[in-house]
Amino acid sequence: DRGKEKWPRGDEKTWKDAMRGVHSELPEVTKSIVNHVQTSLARAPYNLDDLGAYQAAALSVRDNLIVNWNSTQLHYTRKAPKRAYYLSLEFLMGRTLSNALLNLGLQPTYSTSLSNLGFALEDVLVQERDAALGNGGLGRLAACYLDSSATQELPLWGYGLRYKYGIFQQLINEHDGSQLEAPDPWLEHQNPWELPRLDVTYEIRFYGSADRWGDGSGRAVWSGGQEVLAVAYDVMIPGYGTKNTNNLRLWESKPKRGFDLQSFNAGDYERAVETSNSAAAITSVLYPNDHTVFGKELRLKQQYFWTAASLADMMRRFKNLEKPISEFAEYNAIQLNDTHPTMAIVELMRILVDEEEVPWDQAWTIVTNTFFFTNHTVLPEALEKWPVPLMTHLLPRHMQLIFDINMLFLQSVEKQFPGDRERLARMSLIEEGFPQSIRMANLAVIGSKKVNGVAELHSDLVKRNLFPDFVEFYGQSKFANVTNGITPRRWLDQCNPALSELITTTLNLPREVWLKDLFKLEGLLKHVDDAKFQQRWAAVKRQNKERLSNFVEKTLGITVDADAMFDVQVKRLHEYKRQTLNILGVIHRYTTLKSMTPAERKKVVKKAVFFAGKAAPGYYIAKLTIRLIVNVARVINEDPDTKDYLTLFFLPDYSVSLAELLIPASDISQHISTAGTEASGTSNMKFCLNGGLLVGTVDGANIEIAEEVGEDNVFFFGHLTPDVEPLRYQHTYHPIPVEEKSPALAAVLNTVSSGIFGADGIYEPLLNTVRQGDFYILTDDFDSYIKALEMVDEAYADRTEWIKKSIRTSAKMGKFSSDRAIQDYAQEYWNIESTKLVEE
Ligand code: B1N
Repeated sequence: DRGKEKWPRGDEKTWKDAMRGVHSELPEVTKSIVNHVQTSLARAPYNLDDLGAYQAAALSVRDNLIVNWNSTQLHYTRKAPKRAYYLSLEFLMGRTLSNALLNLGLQPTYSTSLSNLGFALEDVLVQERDAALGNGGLGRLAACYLDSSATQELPLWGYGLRYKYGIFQQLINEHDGSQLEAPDPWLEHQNPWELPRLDVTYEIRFYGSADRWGDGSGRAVWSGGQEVLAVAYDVMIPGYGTKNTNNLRLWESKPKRGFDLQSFNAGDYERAVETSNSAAAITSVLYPNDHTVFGKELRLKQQYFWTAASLADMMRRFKNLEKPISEFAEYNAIQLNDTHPTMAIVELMRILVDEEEVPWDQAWTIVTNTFFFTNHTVLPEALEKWPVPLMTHLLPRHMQLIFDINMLFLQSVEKQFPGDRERLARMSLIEEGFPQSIRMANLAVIGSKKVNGVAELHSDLVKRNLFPDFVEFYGQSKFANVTNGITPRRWLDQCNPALSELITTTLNLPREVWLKDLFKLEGLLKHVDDAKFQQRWAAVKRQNKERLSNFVEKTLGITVDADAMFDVQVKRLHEYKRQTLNILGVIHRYTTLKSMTPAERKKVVKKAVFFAGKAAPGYYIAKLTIRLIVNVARVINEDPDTKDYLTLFFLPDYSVSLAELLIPASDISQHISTAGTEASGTSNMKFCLNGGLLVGTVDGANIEIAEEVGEDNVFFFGHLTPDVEPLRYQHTYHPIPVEEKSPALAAVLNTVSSGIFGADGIYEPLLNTVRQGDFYILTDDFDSYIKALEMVDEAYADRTEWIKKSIRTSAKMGKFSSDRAIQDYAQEYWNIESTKLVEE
């Protein structure tokens, strides 16, 4: 009938009652969703699609968040506890709706209401675009830490930039298999998760001139130049199982005036508009490079714009407390997520000395009691160094302050180590050269109260290789470790509901309990020999593998055998992460299979290998690696001799949401960086939490994972950190040909050269990184890598034993909850306390 055409989805009476206001018995949530369809979206329910349903549901959930957010912020203001601020250029948040529903405990309610309105929650959830304001691990870590601080009711805010374009979208060229980049205009559909605070603005200055008072006070006046407006957008961060809702404040840049009045009067319309363009450019795009710096002026502008706005905001909040400025560090702790926000140290000095008229030494004491610095990598190409001429031009006053800080610092070094010129040169904030440059890491160290690395090994290398002089100067206690963590809410409960359910019933504990105290997972150990439980555990993995298979079939049009072992490596493409080692290993497996008789092949463990990850747009070798993977996949997946035993997939456009699909489906995942190069890794923790086993090098957090789960549950291979330097030396001065070191690897390289994955020698530059120099020691690790994969095959053949390993691995992941990491920061670094929202 005609009514059915008009009301194509859901229960007609529910819709009509909700719209007419005849809805006394309808659930509040249903009323709220329908109300948002009608008013906020200005849509009729006719032909409302999944996207519309997502928007209405999101706005309805947001109403709840806003209430909690307001109460929390009011509560913090009244209580006036010490606060912590997490300064990060990247927050890789992913989707919000499912997380908000989980944290508010509203999942079942919304599921039912949406279903009555004709929508399946799971279809609605996937309508949301990822908020992808980050490159990888560093940005995702920041997001996990926000979740944990809200959950633990800690008064912490994040500060970042509201990029118009997040990390680029990755496409794969159908023709040659290479990576293409497209912009990510994630704000195109309105973003329900942010609250524009158009009234919270600060003026941020660039360029101009700095005039010293010349009275010995160290003070100066900075004037002129360009002024840009910073506008606040607040993103609500709900805690799990609490009403506490924290804030992530993102800054957008705007021209201070729409046009420059003087130019306008002079009739130079073009120039007037140009001013506004350059202001908006500051927060236009996330830089898509990780681990490499290019020294671009716009990047320095981003860093200063963001730190200056954030500090002005903190200062305004602090002033409302009406406490003496000398107590600033008693009320504020600022965590620097890598060196990117280091200018905050200089900016706070500027505010204190120039504006608050605090004497220099007292100002420096406040600064060095406020800041904390986390280092995330020891790779030299990631160490930020800004040219002195650029800094002088863009931030003249800050350059003066850096010189003054440096002079006083070097004087104190000279006092402790008289006459040690080389030491002074090494520790100086200024690196000599043409031009001179500013060592941001040294500045971050001397301006902070404590410095930490992100896993035990890494924190050791930070002390031994990056800052040995500073350890000698300040003593050991300034340098410590906080091993990274991940939130079990997103990385287990949300991405793997079936496993979460099984854990809850097996532990016989409400999920609210173990999701907040992940050590409770150890309770699974006593069920490890229970055959029923093993079966259910295996069934969950199987179900997740099928879910991934369906996705792959939909996106790539290729069938995946869910019986195969799923072997996954997903992370940014980088030579140090050695995706090249993995793909060369796959080719080795392929040629081995090819050389077998059909009868022999039948005995081999079936395997499906998955890769995903983006390469920085200018990173030639990383992009060539993607191209090789894609083209090897095209050959292997078509080969009738082997395709039943080995398939290979490169899943384009890796994201948080894709990780949520891939991670629960893995049997084995690869974390195979050259020893001593991966600071921590965090996906290794996610895979293990979801019952996947690790193939890995003795690097980063792999080491601590093995300590927890036992070495017999991890497949380690490769040379250790102390071997790497001598091997590199050997490669340079006494090279041994690949043919001698690893005949197996030499054969694989020749297979690629032979042109079966693409002729014309296109891969030679990639192969040559291995054949010559081999900085990441693939030739030295290849044979032991292949051995490790053989052991994986052997172990996988014994299904029961494998399932037990899987259970034991999950059960021992307690340490890697970001709740533990955040507790450590709160207690040992920031000295902040939980401030629970109490209803009045
Ligand atoms: O930070 C993660 C670690 O788990 C990873 O091991 C580490 O590689 C990653 C410059 C970085 N280190 N450095 C960066 C990102 C962006 C950029 O512009 C460097 N990312 C990491 C969390 O600790």
